[in-house]
Amino acid sequence: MNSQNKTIVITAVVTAVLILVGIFVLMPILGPRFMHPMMMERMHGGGSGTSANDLNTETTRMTNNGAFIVSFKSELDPITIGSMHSWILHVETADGQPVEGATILVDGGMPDHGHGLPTSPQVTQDMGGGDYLVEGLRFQMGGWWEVKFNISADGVEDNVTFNIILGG
Ligand SMILES: [Cu+2]
Repeated sequence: MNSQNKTIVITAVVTAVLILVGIFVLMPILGPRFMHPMMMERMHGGGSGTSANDLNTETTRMTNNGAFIVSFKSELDPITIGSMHSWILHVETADGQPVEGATILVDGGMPDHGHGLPTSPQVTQDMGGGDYLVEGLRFQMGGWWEVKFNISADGVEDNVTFNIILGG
């Protein structure tokens, strides 16, 4: 190998090393933009599990401690933004017996926005057969809403949260 070739090889190697070092140095700055969308999703959803895509939006759910199975039917289906409306909440025991005479409190809000419900929904009627009328629900913007019910019956208290995603 003559000295001219040696110079070319050394120049090529040095250039390659400089490019690699440059990529490493720039990685933390450029990295996130080139990451796979799936990874981004996992990063955002990780830990708190609050990514809208992995929310459970079922309208029948078991309460947190397994005491009741609760479902809701909205008077408005689909629910529209800004409309005052009612729900019928149905409460059963874990083994499917309707729960009558329960005391039910309503709460909720938008976790991503840090605000609560714009209204104070109330259970206004025990309709019998485990059905309860919830009046005064209104969602004033699109996005992820939580509607929470605290249910007490026969000395047992438990909570359930429904997730609602409204478009717009
Ligand atoms: Cu909001």
